[in-house]
Amino acid sequence: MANKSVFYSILIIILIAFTLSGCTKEKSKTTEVSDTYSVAVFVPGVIAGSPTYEMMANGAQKAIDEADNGSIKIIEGGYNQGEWLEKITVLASSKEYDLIVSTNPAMPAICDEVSKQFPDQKFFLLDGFLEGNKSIYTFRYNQMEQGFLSGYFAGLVTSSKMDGANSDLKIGLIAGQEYPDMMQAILPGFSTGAEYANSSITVDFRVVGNWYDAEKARSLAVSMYNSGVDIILTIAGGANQGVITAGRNMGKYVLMYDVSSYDDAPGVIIGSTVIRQERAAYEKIKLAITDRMEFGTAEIATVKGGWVTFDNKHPLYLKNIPQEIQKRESTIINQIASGDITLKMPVNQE
Ligand code: RBF
Repeated sequence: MANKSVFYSILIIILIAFTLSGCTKEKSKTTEVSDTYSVAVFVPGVIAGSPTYEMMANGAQKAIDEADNGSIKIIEGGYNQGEWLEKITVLASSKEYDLIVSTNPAMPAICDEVSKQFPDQKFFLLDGFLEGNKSIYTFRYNQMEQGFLSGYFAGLVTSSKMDGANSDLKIGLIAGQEYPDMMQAILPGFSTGAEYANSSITVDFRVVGNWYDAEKARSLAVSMYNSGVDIILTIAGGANQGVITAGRNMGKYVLMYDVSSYDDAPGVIIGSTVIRQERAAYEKIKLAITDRMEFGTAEIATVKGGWVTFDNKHPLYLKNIPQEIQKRESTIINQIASGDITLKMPVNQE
């Protein structure tokens, strides 16, 4: 009899303990997030060959992997820009996603449009700018600074006695297409940086017309190199490969943007800026999961904040670049970081 009551007491204690632990779990769950946090990552193009897209996808995946209850779907939207609005509309209308994540300066206008139809849908847009829509948070980089770091370096190289440099003082920029960020921030930043190194430099700017045609980019690069350009900054997604091929074949130089790329073509790719897009995607999605993303606001990430820089530590850079140029490039990075040199982004932006 005594044994039986002991048995029942233990059983009751166990049951109470179970119920309590269940309750606390339920409670903490509701205070953090209600159920699964679901993210759709929309790649406006394809991931391969486009560093900003790859970094966004990696950062988002990492944030979701670390969440207890996250799910992620990565969708490649393809190169037909006319289809992006409809594709984003389909994602929003499914009501399956707590957050739609994307990146590039054209996405805020598209998502703003979709948001009118689906006001409950939240968006996190990297590399784009829009203020005042309560459903959208944007995070872009100071591309004037990034362009400047690149242009200053190109200016030093073209003014140097390096093997691939001639005396023409011509540098180049090849872009996938013309868009406001390119025309109002990247290209002006690049030209201003070059001028800061040497006021006699001219910039040859060409456009591929899309983000994949490597053959077209190669022929543009060949014609630029033939006309006396000795170093080209390429911002053309998958088409960048054509510029690298031309540089390699002609003993000329290439600069890359957004991700440190020296290993892809040692001695040809001699300079590279870097943006911390993977970190941005990761950290900001973590904020969104815990309900701390400031929708309606727009952030601009800078050299000072550690989001934009030039990779001047890579072994191939240290090996291939003359000491004097290294010294001057480092000084400029520090001057931008400290605020001695200020390069503001234009205010507008779509
Ligand atoms: N950059 C890429 O690397 N790959 C792309 O496919 C690509 N597509 C773009 C499409 C549009 C409509 C716009 C406005 C920009 C695109 N960019 C692309 C440029 C990208 O957003 C960014 O400016 C550059 O990668 C430099 O950081």
